[in-house]
Amino acid sequence: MHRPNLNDLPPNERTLLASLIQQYTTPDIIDMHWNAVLSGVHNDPAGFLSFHRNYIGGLEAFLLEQGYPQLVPLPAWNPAEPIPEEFNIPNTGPERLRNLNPNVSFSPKFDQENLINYATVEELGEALMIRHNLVHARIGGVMNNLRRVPVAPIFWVFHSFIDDIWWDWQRVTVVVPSVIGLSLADATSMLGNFGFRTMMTANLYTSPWIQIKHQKPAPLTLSPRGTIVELYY
Ligand SMILES: [Cu+2]
Repeated sequence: MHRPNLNDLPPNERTLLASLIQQYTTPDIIDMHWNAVLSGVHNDPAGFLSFHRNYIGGLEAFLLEQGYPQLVPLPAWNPAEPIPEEFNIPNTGPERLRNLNPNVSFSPKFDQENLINYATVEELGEALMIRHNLVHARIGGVMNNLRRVPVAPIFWVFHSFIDDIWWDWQRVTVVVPSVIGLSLADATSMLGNFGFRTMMTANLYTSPWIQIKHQKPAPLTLSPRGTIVELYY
């Protein structure tokens, strides 16, 4: 799934979306995010990604219910681009956004072709969290207040952007098949078919018929295609 770019929407659609997000963001919804913060979601890279995906999912369900299927999936705001004026909310008072052009690029590290460099969802989540924190800090105002941050419509579309990167990563990630009990020759060929490379523990007497006893990453875990699977016998 690829989400549309917020800045490609016509201004009237952006105005509509920002106002629907504000309707959705009741005190209960704001507390849901804060409770997640208190339970440690923002220190757990995998939880960070999955919590925010579900949280955005709630907004998307609301948009569908209200009769706006054209706004689902939720558009994504790329923080390398300025925050559009329609999303300058709140723009008065102590919570106002301080900086509409945080100018934080997620490229090239998080471009589709480089996502293969993140071996696990934890590695990806960790790297995304660090970059993401910078965006919150640079915008300032309520974007820098975890207790209240969902009141800023830009928060939602920014997390939509982060979520898209995770989707991309998931697409290059597959289940590592189990090759335990297979011969080295069969194991190598099976892993190759799934897009993995293999590395055998060095041994002069290794024969292609030797039986695999152990593999790393472990069978049935998720790994990006191209990962080296170490085989032991
Ligand atoms: Cu955030």
